[in-house]
Amino acid sequence: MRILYHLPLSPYSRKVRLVLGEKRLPFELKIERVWENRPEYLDRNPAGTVPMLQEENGLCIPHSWVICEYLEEAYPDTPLLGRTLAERVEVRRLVAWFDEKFGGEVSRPLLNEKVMKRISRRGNPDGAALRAGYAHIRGHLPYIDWLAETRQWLAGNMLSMADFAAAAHLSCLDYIGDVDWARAPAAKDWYARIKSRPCFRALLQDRVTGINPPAHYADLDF
Ligand SMILES: N[C@@H](CCC(=O)N[C@@H](CS)C(=O)NCC(=O)O)C(=O)O
Repeated sequence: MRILYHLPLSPYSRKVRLVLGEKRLPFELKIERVWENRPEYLDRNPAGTVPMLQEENGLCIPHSWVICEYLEEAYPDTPLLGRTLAERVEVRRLVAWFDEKFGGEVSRPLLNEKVMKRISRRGNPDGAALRAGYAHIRGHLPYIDWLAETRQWLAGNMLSMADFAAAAHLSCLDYIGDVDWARAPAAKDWYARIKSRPCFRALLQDRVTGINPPAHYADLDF
């Protein structure tokens, strides 16, 4: 069986889970406690990060974008990267924006401070990092709202990896109660649409010991 090494509140792992689910590729999840630096894991992924995908034939593929590109090439039946060159550029641009800009300025500080430090017992949240993360999400939410308002899906007319990258980050932040959906009604409608897809179900059932999501987290009509 194909194995995805992951952490439940890792946006990069969630993006791959959604892409695998949308492509209807069966997989088993294994939690990797990255802070333990397991030598057997580092041998296969020297970066020591999640996600990493291990195919049934033993092929190990680290890094969420490398995995997504691999899945698109290996399993093209449900295309998620766009059809034309221009569409593919826009999908890749938005995935990079969510994973690097939004991820670096919002998801990383908020999830590191509120989740990673807690589960790896690495101290208390840093107030300045949290404040910076909150300021950035307030700044970025209107852009996501604008994308959702002006396009059918975030990168255009077609559901794509851009939607899954965005939903992966926002679902982790929603789990910790840090998305003010009232400020972004079009983004909220888009998120409700993507949340109701079958590939999303397992994410809504994730629970992390000691950190409870708000009631609306798993509610499809939130
Ligand atoms: N750019 C990488 C980022 C992966 C990443 O930062 N994963 C985090 C969890 S969300 C992690 O494994 N952190 C542990 C570490 O950096 O040592 C990807 O897309 O896979």
